[in-house]
Amino acid sequence: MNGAEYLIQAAVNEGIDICFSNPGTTELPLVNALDKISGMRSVLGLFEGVCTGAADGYARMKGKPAMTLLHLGPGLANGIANLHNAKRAATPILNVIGEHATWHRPHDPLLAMDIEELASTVSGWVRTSRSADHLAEDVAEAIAAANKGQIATLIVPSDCQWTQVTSDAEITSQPDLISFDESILQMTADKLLKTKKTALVLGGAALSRDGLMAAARIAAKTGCDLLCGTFPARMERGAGLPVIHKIPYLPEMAVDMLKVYELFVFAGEREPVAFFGYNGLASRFLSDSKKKIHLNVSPPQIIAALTGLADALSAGPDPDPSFLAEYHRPQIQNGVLNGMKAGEVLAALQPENAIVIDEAITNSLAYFGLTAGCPEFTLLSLTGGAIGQGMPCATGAALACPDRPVINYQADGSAMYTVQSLWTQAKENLNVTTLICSNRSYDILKLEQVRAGVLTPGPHASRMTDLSGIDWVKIAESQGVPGVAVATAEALAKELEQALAQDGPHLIEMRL
Ligand SMILES: Cc1ncc(C[n+]2csc(CCOP(=O)(O)OP(=O)(O)O)c2C)c(N)n1
Ligand SMILES: [Mg+2]
Repeated sequence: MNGAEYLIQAAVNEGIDICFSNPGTTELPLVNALDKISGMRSVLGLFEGVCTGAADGYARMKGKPAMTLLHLGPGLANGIANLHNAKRAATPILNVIGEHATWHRPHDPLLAMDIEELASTVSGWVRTSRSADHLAEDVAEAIAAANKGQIATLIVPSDCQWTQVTSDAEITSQPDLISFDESILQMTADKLLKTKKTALVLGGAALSRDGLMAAARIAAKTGCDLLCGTFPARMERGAGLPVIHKIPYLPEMAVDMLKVYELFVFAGEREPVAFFGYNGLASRFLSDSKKKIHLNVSPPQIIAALTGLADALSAGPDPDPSFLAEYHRPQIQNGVLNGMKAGEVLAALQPENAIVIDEAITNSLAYFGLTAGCPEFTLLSLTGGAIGQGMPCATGAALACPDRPVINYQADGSAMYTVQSLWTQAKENLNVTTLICSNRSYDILKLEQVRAGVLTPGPHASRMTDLSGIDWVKIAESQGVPGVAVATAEALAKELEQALAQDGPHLIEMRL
């Protein structure tokens, strides 16, 4: 078996079953190995940001690593924004990058770059294989590192890929469990009971069904409010689950929301800070005078910590139903479409068990609040703020869960970064319905200009936020995805119902 075949076989043995790839000459042995070794689905992305964003979406839904295969430093560079989002989401990815043959690299060929340096900004683990003799060990360590919930970047020179591998190495994947002092649970329980206004801030696995139900037991016993960060990687939401309030994006709104609490308990989430520094506004939303307790555990321990806290409170085994959201859907309004009505139509029609990817930017705000009573669904959001994540993330989620409807609620400017995702959706016949919030503008930047006191931007600045001239229906159809444009709420409702009833990808341009 050559090095490339060894790598693919080792990944398959560990349950890694998909490779999002945009290869070049230095990766061809790995490409050919995908035919020699069975069990790895290969998916082509026409830009590396598609591959990395799709790997993120896949792994968020499956809870296990996906593999990427990228071409040298420039390929990694193209994929790095979505690796950044994946890092912020604590997504496990086996990120494989080809490199020039070991004996060719010293001659500084044109495509050569410092790949390790670039990869280190997003990776929890990075290594370049030195020779085929070391490859088995490198592959084992890379997979073990990815299994810990991080990006593991393995850079493989092409001669290591094509040379026969004679050694083998065992993969020992053990999560980094933090030794957890259980007495903190009783102390937290006592403080929650004694303090008047308290908040439990949830992230990571705390937003899974089990995590949320444990949190609801705590809320029912103590009266604490349940909050989550502005951009949760993945959360279960809807009727029958506890109502969660999102910490708002805008610092003024966040500070206003959080000022009423005396005590914050963090589970799987860190203390919130403002997205940007604004003149005259603090970076941190919570002053030093606020009491804070961090349940300092590793991701696999979060649910156990919450359950332990509920038990320390002697909370009942099932939360009081009054702490769970009741079924409720918004009414569909007729007439000219706007962001609010678009969110209402989506919340009114999204099917039970849907996966919704939210990269609607300015139109996200209204939508989230409308969905607390929807039939249970999974929400994935833009964790790292690097836009261009929604389209590929939806692609990966649909590959992970072919039986679930995937809806990508997507802002137009952000969609254009990784618009080639539509081609992969068509090629793989994925059940993704893309709803484009077509305001033909970088609206959020206009909002930020107003906040900075620039009420009437000049002509040059205005050109930096104007996106007019994009024909979304043609963009979709040219890549094999049926597309339609709508301008009223009733037309959106009709098209959305139709798209969801049919297999394969669809795109609806919502002209706002
Ligand atoms: C990779 C990256 N590039 C640029 C930005 C800056 N940025 C943030 S939002 C935005 C525009 C968003 O416009 P759109 O997606 O149309 O959403 P809208 O504001 O119109 O709702 C830009 C350019 C970013 N966050 N990430
Ligand atoms: Mg826009």
